[in-house]
Amino acid sequence: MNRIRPLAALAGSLGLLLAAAPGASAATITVNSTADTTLDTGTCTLREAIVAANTDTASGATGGECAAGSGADTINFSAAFDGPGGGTSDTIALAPATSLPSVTEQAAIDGGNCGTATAPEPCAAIDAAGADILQVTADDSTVRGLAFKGASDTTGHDSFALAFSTANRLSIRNNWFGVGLDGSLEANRISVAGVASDDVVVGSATSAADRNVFAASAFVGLSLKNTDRARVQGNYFGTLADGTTATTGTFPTQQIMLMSDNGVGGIQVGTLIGGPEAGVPGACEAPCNVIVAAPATSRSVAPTTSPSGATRRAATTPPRSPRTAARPISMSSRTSSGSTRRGRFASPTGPSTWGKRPVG
Ligand SMILES: [Ca+2]
Ligand SMILES: [Ca+2]
Repeated sequence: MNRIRPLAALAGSLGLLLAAAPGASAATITVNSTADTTLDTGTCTLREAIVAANTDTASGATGGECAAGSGADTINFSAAFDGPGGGTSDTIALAPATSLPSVTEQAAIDGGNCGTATAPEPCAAIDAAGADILQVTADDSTVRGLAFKGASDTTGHDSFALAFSTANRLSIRNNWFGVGLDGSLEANRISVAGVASDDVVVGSATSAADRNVFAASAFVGLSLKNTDRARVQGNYFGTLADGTTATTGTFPTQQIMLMSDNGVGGIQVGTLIGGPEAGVPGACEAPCNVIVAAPATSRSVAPTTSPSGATRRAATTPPRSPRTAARPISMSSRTSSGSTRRGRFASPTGPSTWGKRPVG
């Protein structure tokens, strides 16, 4: 490199830098392979793309490797990731079965929408074969357009598909949990687990294209712990993507679990599950969540009463009996209330330890 530049050229370069500085221009990093490798052999894998976004460094020198990130990056996927149909060309199988790197700098991991505005479908899928899949610890990030399945291990802790911690304003949109793009069910122990993150959005109050489908979770669908002002709207819990075929017959679970930080004091502030309604009693309007759960008779729950009066599930709850027959959704399964803190509350001393795992 020529170390001595004409003054005018240097001033010009400085001007460009100053112009670009606000917001630190983001880069787009495109995943172009379903492999799960970190080799400098000309493909950009999702594992490499997350590191490239976190560190703002390219994954290798060979053409086709992940571009270097630059600040708040977008990770998207090549056209080969085209959603349901077409075999396994859209599925990244974690190999070996270890979680992806945590997202530690603001990023949007965006698989896109390969469906329609009213029947959204993720374009890419991740099959964990047991392991945890993805963690986010950066504010203002997005996880969109991905199918997560197979986070099924119970060794040490209940595996999670997507976990987040200190990730304020995280947006979770158009993802499928526990079902692949080919429609095959493969439950996650916990589909989404969040702690210590405020103003998180799961789904959307206004856009059906942002709906998440929590199809099959063997333990918990969505767990939120110490997450003030979370908004959970327009999602399907316990159904396939059609919103009418129940899956909880095979995977009885707690679909939504809200917890305070330590089980003492207030629950959460301003959390909104579904609603508000436009005023039609019993109608499932746009912001509502469809929630299907196993009937009470299939659960072995020892309820206790918390200081807030919400029903808790005892930490010593024995395994629930699996059911084999799905049941159709009834209106009573639909949640459209505008009340806050709707859902099942559980003891923070319960079986899951995901909130205490080290990051990275
Ligand atoms: Ca590579
Ligand atoms: Ca970055």
